[in-house]
Amino acid sequence: MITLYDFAINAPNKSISPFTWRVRLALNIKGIKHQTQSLDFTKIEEQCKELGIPPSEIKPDGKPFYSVPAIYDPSTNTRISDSLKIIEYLDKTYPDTPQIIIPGTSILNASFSWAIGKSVFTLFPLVASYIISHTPPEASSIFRKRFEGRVKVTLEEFENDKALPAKIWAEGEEAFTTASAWFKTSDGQDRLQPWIMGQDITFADLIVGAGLAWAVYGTGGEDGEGWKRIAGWDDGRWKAFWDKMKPYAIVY
Ligand SMILES: N[C@@H](CCC(=O)N[C@@H](CS)C(=O)NCC(=O)O)C(=O)O
Repeated sequence: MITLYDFAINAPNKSISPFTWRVRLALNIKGIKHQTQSLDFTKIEEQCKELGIPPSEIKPDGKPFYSVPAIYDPSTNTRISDSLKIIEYLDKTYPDTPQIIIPGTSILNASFSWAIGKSVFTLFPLVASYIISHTPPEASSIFRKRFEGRVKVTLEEFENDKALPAKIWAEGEEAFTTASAWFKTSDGQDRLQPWIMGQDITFADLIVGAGLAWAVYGTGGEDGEGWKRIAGWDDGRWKAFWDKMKPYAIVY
């Protein structure tokens, strides 16, 4: 059985990384048996090295970057990281399962991933503040440093300031609405048929689905106030998309 490496979080469904969600959704769509194993976020590099998992990227300064998701597939004795590389591997190694990546779409996928990220990750300060309070202390302090470096206020200042979260929600709504327009014809008809590329789920759907998983679980789950708000945006587009993707959002 495949091991899917993630990092530990005490959020609904116990998983938050949008990159890990892409791989988990792919595994579930393909019906490939797997088991999630949580790594300590503060020791990802150390643990990957111990497990023989290669880095997912080489940074511009030449240093390796170790990250989740990663997988170990005992049937081929393969260890890899990087969500795209993993899904390419799964398509190739399990050709009788639904194929996620359509040949010739890699540049389109990269740009769509950037564009969806620009929209969904406007909510970063809200999700990051949730992650900080739902991860073990050492990981939490790393996320806090990243949050404060990016948002330029302390977590406490952010949480005690009503105006700042309200501003992020407003920017988020605007950014989601920008993305929503890509899903419609000029006279407002929905282009989904039922998925982005047609009848079958492809990588583009995982980009959106995993971004929504991050937004749902990173704001307290479907019953949380955050998701209720997002669910009401854009005539329910994101809720409808999530509802279609949700059957694959199972953590094993
Ligand atoms: N290109 C990688 C990026 C994965 C990534 O950035 N993962 C984050 C979690 S969401 C991580 O493991 N970060 C480790 C760190 O920042 O030290 C992929 O697509 O899998």
